Amino acid sequence: TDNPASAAVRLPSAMFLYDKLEWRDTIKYALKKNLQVWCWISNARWELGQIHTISKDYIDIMLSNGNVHSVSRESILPANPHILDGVDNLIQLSYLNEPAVLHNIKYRYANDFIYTKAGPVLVAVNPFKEVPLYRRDCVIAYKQKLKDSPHIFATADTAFNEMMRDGVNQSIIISGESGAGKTETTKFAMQYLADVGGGGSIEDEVLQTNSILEAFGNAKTSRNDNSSRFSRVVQRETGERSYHVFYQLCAGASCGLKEELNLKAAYKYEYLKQSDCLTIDNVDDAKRFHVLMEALDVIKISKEDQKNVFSMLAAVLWLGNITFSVIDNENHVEVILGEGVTNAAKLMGCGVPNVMLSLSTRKIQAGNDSIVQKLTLQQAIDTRDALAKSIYCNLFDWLVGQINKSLGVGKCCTGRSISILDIFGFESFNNNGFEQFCINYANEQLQRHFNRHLFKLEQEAGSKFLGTAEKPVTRAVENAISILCAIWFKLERLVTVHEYAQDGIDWAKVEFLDNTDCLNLLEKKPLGVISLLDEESTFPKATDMTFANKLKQHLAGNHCFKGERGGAFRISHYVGELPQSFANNTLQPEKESSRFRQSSSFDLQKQSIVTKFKGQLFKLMQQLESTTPHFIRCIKPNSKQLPSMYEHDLVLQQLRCCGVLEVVRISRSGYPTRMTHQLFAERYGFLLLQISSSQDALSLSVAILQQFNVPPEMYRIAVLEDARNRFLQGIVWVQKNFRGLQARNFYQQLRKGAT
Ligand code: AOV
Ligand code: MG
Repeated sequence: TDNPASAAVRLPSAMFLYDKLEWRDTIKYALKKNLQVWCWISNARWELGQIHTISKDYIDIMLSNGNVHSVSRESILPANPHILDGVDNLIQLSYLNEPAVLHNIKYRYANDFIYTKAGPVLVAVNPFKEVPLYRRDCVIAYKQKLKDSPHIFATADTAFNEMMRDGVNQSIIISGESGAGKTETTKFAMQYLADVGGGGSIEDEVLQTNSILEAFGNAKTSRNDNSSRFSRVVQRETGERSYHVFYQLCAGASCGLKEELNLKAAYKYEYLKQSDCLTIDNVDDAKRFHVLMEALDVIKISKEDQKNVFSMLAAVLWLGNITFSVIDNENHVEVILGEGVTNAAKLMGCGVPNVMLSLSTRKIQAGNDSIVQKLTLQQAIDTRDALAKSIYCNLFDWLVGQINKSLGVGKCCTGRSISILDIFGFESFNNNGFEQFCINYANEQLQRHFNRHLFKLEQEAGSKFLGTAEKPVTRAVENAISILCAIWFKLERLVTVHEYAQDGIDWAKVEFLDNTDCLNLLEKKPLGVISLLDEESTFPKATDMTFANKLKQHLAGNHCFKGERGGAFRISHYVGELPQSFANNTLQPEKESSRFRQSSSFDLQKQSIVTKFKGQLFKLMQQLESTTPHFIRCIKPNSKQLPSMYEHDLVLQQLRCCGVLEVVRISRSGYPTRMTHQLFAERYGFLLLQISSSQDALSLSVAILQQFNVPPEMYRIAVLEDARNRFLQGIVWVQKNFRGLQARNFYQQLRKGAT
């Protein structure tokens, strides 16, 4: 064409020519051909520019405002042609770099396409507003395969079909930071699965459990009005709330119930009023209480049990109102006889004197005798709070048990399942405490799982096809199909570990960030952070400082560990270095529970918190390992919880945290742009200067590549169209008639036949 402007749009091939080593030549070539060459320049944040001229040391870039900047070659990155704006899978991008990915996700988000695929991973950007993506017609469209654009419904559909087809349990693993949309995504997945499951009463019951679990497990935090939380019954930050259910009960209970429980308004309770936040904008707690009661009915919790549940909630609230008076100069206390203790005792079904004694004394075993010791004020407060927490914790566990009983969990006739995991992502604040330590440890484990599946297995699957087709057969066949599909363009490569050629095609191994060292640092026995924490917790005089010193002493040589002053240390996580200052609460839970154990007959956990957490995590990982995983990464576009606002740095940090770029790289490593000869010839054939005598797609493709001087090492042609057709027909025949080993043998024969 003689119009250079339109050439840029129609000619992404100028971009194909980019290669790091031949960067200058590529630009010169494109400029000589009058093609527009776009690039990203790092200017506080990434900005799109057009290459104007190129000299020995500098490149002149014209920005959108018309200004021309002279920059060095290193400060720019290639931009994709506009034709690739908003592609629905990032592997389709010709240039895979951070600004390109950010731009693509932003472009889609601005058009309310909140879902994008990153290879096999689904990226979901929180719209913070209602988007018309979840109506019944949308469910039906995915169910009937009328739609296949990236969507949580598409992911849920894949999981469901794979479960039915392969008889293998599936898991949908949803991660992201607080407020990124994990729980909402979980609910949409459940909505879809309930629908494909038949939409009957059991499906309805499953959906109803959400409102129960949210009432008891979610709370308002500074980053999410409906945050999935744990441990916040007795204290929290200003501006945050305790679990929704407390406020719902106070606002929505009937007069009769209020009287029975001696219930007051929320602001009368110390546990609720201390954080100066009793309501959430646009949320009607009383109305939510009625929804909760209906849901409890649906899952068949009897009216009597419901009343018991509310009594326990009221008991927790009244416990918080119990106060103490100091009775001697050693700061020992007695419980003040007031409405707090009388109401709490009545609701718990205990005598008032017993409760008063339990909260102000502890029994210590000395040989065969037990000695009663009075508690100090701080000890008594801790004991009271620990009791409140343990009641709530047991109540929650009981509820989950009831829900599972009602749904018949474990009694499923086929024994197949889809598990959905809604888990908190990596967290890093100025001060990271014990909670962040646990969260980041869990994420490190999940990252290993993610790496195993998306990097190691993907590479194995690739090399297996080239070697022998092996388990799972379907996966190998799918790989086979995409590998046989024809022309690859080689554009960018992460780190090539080794290559080998077979069937004339290179398969590059891409290195991923292995996080084994970090996990060893945390888990190794006896000299890992967790073991050392356990050991330190058994010393009565242990403090954060003694713990930090112990870590320094034993772990100083480990490259994932950095000691710091003032009882803090730093851990080099998968996502970067995160400081940990356990700020007076690391050892606290241990002390609290052991004190409680001595003090009364209430039985709290016998294990330390961190060991219990490690055990739970281990079980979870085992469970996940036995499933086929589907990964979803939720992204929070801004920290204000507002629609239509995209903060680049925030998004970039999250993309880095969840390894999206690496996944995309491996998914398209080697030759990322794959097109059939047919499509390639149709798309670029008109550019041929000389009409080719041959009309077949392959010859046309080769002629185009030659005309544009695309060096042969930048593309590979699989001369297999014909073989492909025969192969595919063969697959259909085998799938119809055979399974298991027999099918596998056939696939191998087919392959031999094809080559
Ligand atoms: P989280 O589960 O990831 O945070 P949520 O799923 O609770 O985050 O999402 C936070 C809020 O974002 C929701 O209350 C909705 O208002 C909004 N939101 C999220 N996804 C969507 C969507 N697809 N469509 C519309 N609005 C959405 V936490 O549990 O705090 O880690 O701990
Ligand atoms: Mg959540």
